[in-house]
Amino acid sequence: MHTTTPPPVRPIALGLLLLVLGASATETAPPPEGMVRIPGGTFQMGSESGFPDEAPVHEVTVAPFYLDTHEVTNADFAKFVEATGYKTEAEQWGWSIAFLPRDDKPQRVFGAEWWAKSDGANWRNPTGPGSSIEGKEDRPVVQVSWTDAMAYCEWAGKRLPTEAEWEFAARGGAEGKTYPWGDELHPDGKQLHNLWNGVFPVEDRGEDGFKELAPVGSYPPNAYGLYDIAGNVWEWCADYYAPDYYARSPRENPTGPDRGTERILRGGSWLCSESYCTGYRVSHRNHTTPDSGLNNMGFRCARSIETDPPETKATTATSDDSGGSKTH
Ligand SMILES: [Ca+2]
Ligand SMILES: [Ca+2]
Ligand SMILES: [Cu+2]
Repeated sequence: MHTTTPPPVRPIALGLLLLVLGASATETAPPPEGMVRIPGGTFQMGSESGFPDEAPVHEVTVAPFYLDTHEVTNADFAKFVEATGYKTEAEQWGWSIAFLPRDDKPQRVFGAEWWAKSDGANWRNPTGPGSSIEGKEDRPVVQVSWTDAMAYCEWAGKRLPTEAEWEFAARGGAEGKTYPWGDELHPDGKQLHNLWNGVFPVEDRGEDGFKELAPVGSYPPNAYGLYDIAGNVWEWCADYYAPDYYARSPRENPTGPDRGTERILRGGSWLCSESYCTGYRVSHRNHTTPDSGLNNMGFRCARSIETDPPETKATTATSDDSGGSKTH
């Protein structure tokens, strides 16, 4: 008699089914609320046609990670402050720098006189006493230093993105484009981000709908579902800045120079214009000291998908990374 053996195809099919189920279970694990899963991959980081520190274009691989869909808002930051009693650096010092081109403030930033020291400027009063975030809960928090941003992200169980992660995410999977959506600043005349429309700092025509900060998510997201990845506020990244870093960056998950005096900011802001800094280009690198706050600087947080990701650190010493900040 024949024994009843199952058809040979069945165990294979079952195995495949388990594989598929296993794979789909991790693939479809929903990202934490307010975050998207950035798939990771290999890309060409930098630009040969931007500022010198954007070159050389070099190949970088980043692991998948989660990134906030929006810049951290005033409402988000208020929850953190309520829960922890945290005092920002600007609050501790009692002053910050604000965009006040037409005020009679005496102390101005040399070479960028539209910035002035403002006593009492902080995240609740972005340009000083008399300014307020009331009714602006859905706008990005500003006047937060790198240290403040780190504290918020840590409280939220997150971290700041690395510069490489940020640029990978901003590009949205496209290769070699200038902006998160392509090579045209205003395709078909459309306004796709909050910037300065006109000659900076003389006149902002406000064609994008806002002559100041915009509520987060006022424009379409990029291909990864990220809002305001260009414009609105500059976004702090974890890395130290060095102008020559791209010439010596590791290829796998670079985390920036080991040492430095300034931290990276990315994406440009509502003060960025074609006539001045074009900071909203995906490859543009900005940098300033980690204690700085301005009313066009904010952040969004990332989260690693792996537990305890291996630390990849540049081993070469950092070069002199002083030099003018173009935090504008
Ligand atoms: Ca605008
Ligand atoms: Ca932004
Ligand atoms: Cu700018």
